[in-house]
Amino acid sequence: MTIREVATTPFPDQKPGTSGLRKKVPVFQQPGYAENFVQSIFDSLDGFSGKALVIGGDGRFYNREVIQTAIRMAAANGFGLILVGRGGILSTPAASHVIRKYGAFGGIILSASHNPGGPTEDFGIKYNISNGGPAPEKITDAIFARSTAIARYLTLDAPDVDLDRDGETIVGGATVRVIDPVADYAGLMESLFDFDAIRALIGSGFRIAMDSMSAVTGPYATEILERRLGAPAGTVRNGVPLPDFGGHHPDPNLIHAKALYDEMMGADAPDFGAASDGDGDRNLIVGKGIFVTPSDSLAMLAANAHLAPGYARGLAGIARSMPTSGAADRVADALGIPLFETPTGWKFFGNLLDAGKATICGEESAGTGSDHVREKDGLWAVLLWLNILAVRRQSVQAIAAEHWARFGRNYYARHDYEGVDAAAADALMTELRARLAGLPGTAIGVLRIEAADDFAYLDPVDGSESRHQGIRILFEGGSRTVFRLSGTGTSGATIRVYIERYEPADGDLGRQTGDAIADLIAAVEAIAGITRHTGRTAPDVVT
Ligand code: VG1
Ligand code: CO
Repeated sequence: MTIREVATTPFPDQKPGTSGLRKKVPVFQQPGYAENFVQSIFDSLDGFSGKALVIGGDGRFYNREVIQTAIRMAAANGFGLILVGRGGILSTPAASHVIRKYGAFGGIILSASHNPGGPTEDFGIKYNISNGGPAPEKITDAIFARSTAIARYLTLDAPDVDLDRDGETIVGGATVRVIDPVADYAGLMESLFDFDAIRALIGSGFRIAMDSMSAVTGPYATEILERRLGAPAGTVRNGVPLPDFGGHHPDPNLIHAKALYDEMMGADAPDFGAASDGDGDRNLIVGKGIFVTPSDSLAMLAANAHLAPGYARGLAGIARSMPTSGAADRVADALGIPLFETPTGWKFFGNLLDAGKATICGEESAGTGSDHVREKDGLWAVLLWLNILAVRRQSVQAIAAEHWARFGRNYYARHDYEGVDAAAADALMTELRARLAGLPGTAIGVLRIEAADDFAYLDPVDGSESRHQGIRILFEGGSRTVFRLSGTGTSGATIRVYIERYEPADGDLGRQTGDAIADLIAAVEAIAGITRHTGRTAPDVVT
């Protein structure tokens, strides 16, 4: 088969964000758009000739088309083996595991995660390196630079690979192997957790509700929860991945997983509720009558992880993204292990995990994971919770109450202002940055600002520095607000405001979050002038 060199011209907008390149489907459908980005990835890498590449996605609209394109281009560029999930499916954590297990050079993951899917909705492409994790900024910067100068891409003429049948096909000089997307991942979970104990818990009448949101975790959750752990059929809801996620946002939060939340707050609620996002790396945890914030979930998982066989040896350290609450810090303190505070996005955890400095990582945006892969992992968090519940035999509510009584409680909320005019959002951030130096010492109502800065991160492993990662306003007494712009949206700008108030263990631990942080919410407007800049008087989403 002859390799074809196709002339192309750059697109100016292929800068990867927090987690790869995300655009509307019609943008990706422009001739050469996906090809340019895939070629820019390959052109930014060295030494992959004859090596393996993993390709898979979350099954959203346009997934299969781009997978065929990427297969032809990977073969034309010289990869020797291409591993593809059957049906074009691989959850993000499963792709990370497959890359690691088979010693692949890297992987291409097609997903826009929690963003909606469909002909006019979102699509995305992300490159992961050989440790299974998202490419670090050094590589994403190189990919973007290449995309602005690209003049040709390589492909070859070959029929589409049958993605629905396991087995091998030769494409050019490469072997394409279609693999079971679930088996390797399910095996990994079984190696980490006490499946017998969880099976016994379920056998005792413990009821689980898992909402896969018509996204990628359906087949994984059905295999693990219903087949291997014996939960009754119907435990997994919305378990068939749909190209448009049934018309919903596959975002496991209190807004988009509201049906599950309402059920968990109802009279005959199951004992444990969970949901995951489009590509399976996020998780929502709701106990009977209690929503566990992702920041709290990270802290509670870290405090109890030793109860699962895979973590019985203890944790080397905990890492959290900067906007994530400080709840995990107190656990790290109690365990006598280091706590790392990184910028938003899983790519910053990879070095810490590779170096053995951190075992468990998490983000306030419903992402938790460990050193078993190099991505956050929604079902992993669900299974670790179930393992802990199987050992402790207490309710989620009781576990949370004991946790707060020991460590104190970090009341926490995130306010998102979506689809804001990009220039207005930039102006807000620029103005805030300019005022930082003058803020310490000033009072807003009863609150006094102790410190204010623009978060910068020095990677303790490779020494790289990342600046402008979010503005922090720290108040006396341990409360804080953080401001940053989203790096995953596809239209306009999203302003994220993170609000946190710490209540010591001997304080009032049973308040409504909204009441507990009301004075901070008022301070946000005084500090940042969101209404003045954007005309908005209330956030679109509160999580
Ligand atoms: C958001 C979250 C961040 C997460 C990222 C990717 O980024 O805040 O914590 O790592 O999405 O998650 P941003 O830049 O929009 O705030 V996922 O599940 O999209 O892969
Ligand atoms: Co995701």
